[in-house]
Amino acid sequence: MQGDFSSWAKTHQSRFEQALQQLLPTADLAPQRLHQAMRYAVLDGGKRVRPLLAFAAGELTGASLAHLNIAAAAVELIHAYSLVHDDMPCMDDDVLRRGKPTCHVQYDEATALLVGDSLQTLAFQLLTEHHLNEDASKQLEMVKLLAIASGSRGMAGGQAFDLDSVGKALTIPELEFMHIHKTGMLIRAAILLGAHCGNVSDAQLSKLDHFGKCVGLAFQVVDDVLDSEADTATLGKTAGKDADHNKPTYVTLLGVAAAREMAQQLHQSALDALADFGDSAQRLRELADFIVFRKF
Ligand code: GRG
Repeated sequence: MQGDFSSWAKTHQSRFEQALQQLLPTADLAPQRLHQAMRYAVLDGGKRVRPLLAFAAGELTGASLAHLNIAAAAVELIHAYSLVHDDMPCMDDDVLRRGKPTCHVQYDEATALLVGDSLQTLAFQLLTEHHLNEDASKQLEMVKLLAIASGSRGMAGGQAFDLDSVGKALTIPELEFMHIHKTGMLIRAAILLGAHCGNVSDAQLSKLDHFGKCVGLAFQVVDDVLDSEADTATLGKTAGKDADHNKPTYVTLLGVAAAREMAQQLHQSALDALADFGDSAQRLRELADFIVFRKF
């Protein structure tokens, strides 16, 4: 394994930024305002955790960077669309995202709605117009994985459950169901799509699947802790919103200490799933560390 995690991540982030620049419609292409807003929502922001997970999983299965750029972009476009829609007045109604005004504030609500729609469809366009695996059935599997992770049985379903839960006293299993769908499934999809760009056995996939489920849920547990503890400037989005909106979270249900403990257990379970991979899974391990110990 060459170099440390931080330089590995920086190299991938800057290469991926250039790939996104090229994959998104240019700002001068009609309809210009929509394309400018799409670029505003996607470029120059975010931790790019999902793409990094796809790159790390793809390195493990011998995938090419060209293929991984496309798979990672598809997942990141879905993620960016979900943030744009989530910030709109009809959902979370927020004004700050990735340290800048949210898309509907910078443009307008109708444009933000269309930005989300267009990013979502562009994700599937990319997954179908680029050749990502010698075996076409594997590529079809990637399309299906991303569709399920994004739709009513995945992220959108989790969001529906979330909107419905405001002011309610959820049980821990209900909260877990919500977050596995809203946050976890797209994170899991990033790992599996990256792995599918290379050669991966069913046994390896099932281990990566378990790893993905653990880090996906851990990501949200940590997000709940950060929302309650970190400040707005550090997060680049409005802090403390969960409590303000009377939303059930791991912190309100368990308290900060038990929520942190839960994140640690998920972290360990994620690492256990990678035990057979040896050195080739080092980047995935480091990403699990980043997800659980991050400060933003
Ligand atoms: C609108 C269909 C639809 C879904 C919205 C993703 C989402 C579902 C809502 C965003 C609000 C939220 C707190 C979701 C939990 C997932 C999460 C922590 C998203 C933020 O992801 P990061 O931290 O963001 O990876 P960056 O900006 O770094 O990419």
